[in-house]
Amino acid sequence: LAGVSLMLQGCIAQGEGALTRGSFPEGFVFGTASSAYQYEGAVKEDGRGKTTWDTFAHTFGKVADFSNADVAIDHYHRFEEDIQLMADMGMDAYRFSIAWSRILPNGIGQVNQAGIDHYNKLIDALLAKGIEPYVTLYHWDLPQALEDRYNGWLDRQIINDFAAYADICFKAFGDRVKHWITLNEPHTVAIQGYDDGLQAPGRCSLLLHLYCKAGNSGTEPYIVAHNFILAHATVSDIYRRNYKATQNGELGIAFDVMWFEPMTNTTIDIEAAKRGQEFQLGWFADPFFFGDYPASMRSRVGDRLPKFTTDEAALVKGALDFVGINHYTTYYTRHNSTNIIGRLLHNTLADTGTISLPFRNGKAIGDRANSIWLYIVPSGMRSLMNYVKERYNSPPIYITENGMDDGNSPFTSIKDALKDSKRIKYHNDYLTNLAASIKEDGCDVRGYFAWSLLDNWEWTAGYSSRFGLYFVDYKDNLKRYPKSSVQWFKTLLSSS
Ligand code: PSG
Repeated sequence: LAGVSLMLQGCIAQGEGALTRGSFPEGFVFGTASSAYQYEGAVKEDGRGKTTWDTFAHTFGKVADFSNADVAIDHYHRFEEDIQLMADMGMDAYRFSIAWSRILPNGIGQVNQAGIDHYNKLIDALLAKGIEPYVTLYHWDLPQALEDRYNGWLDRQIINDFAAYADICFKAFGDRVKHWITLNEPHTVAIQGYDDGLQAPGRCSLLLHLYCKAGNSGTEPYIVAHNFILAHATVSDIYRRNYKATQNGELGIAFDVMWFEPMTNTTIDIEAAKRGQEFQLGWFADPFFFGDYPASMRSRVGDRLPKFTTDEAALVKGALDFVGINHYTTYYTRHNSTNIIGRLLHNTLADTGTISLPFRNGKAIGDRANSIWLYIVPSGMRSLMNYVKERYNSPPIYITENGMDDGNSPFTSIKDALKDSKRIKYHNDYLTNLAASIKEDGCDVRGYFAWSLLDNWEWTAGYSSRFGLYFVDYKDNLKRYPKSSVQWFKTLLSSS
């Protein structure tokens, strides 16, 4: 039976007309993605400072399985073994993040040489295997010291402190790192960290502060977003003035972007789907292309939306070398005019005036993965690429994350957990749509990173969610085992 299911997997995805390297342009980059807090562990080693996610994960009731990432999957010690796993698949690149608090334990001040040494070793080990590093500078693990000192991303001081940290990284690693992702998913941080409070630092004002101790869901998401945008722009300016000529790298942001299909073909819902996208990607990307927020945001959010001065607008506009897209899922969107309480209390969803759901008339938009938010809709990838191409005049795009998770049932044997035909189909179908957006629609997509190389600590879902191409055995010393998708990628990447 195992043989039959393997054969079936082959037919689904790698039979005639299957994807090959040749389905993508020359030089197209394939990689896997990870992040420091979800992978490294070793949180108290070699002088690493505490982060807001250490604090959050150790707060009772915030993480579904009551876990934290103190050990995670021990990537800090096992990176060489893990790089071999990438090489075994024939991957071209690896996206990982640097933990700010390993470089600067207090966020600012004294540089921790052990932190620099660690990432030097990681980068050199990658290059020794012919794998190109794509480095994220901020994947949510803010040094706790900056949160304590001035509320982190809420204060403008963060812009200079982030820029100083980035400058240290360019100086230390920029001779070998040519692709920098300054920020991972600023939109997710603004919403989850400051509107609904579900992620660090856990601020919100919903339910009259019953859920969050402090915060303001109607203003803080917009303030931190503004500081994120200015932080990237400031870092980009430093890079272009001091490093570009010698290092010749590129800087982007990894935006989290769902696709929104109108719930009905009424004008009002078609407009709502567009507005939903303006409040998601447009919020963060429009300033870099047009020098300001989308008009729909300016009129709906009003005085609560910060304004760019003329100088700031000039700094921001054009400060993105490429658009990174973390894409997983597609929802239906409809207009919502009934949210009276939301309007009074103010939050970003009420401001958007939309409702987005993975259902229509009781029917799901696609098959679901393990995560309750992750519905599988491969065509959304192609629609989204065309949207980016048209709205922003064909910028270079990297898919910085795409993937799906399985659960972590105590009743599933490892042998069964390794048969991930659903994941193979997911990557095959999303990549097929991506290839079509490039070859048939002319979208300028340069690379694709699967989330994720290994099962890892999935934020508030803890270890209950498995996104890896490789299985990690949490019961036996974090041993790594290849799922079927590893062989699938290996076949794809060795094709011509
Ligand atoms: C991304 C997209 C959605 C939710 C969460 C993420 N969405 O479409 O509703 S988080 C993102 C993150 C990474 C996570 C990974 C999987 O950058 O660290 O592990 O996706 O959730």
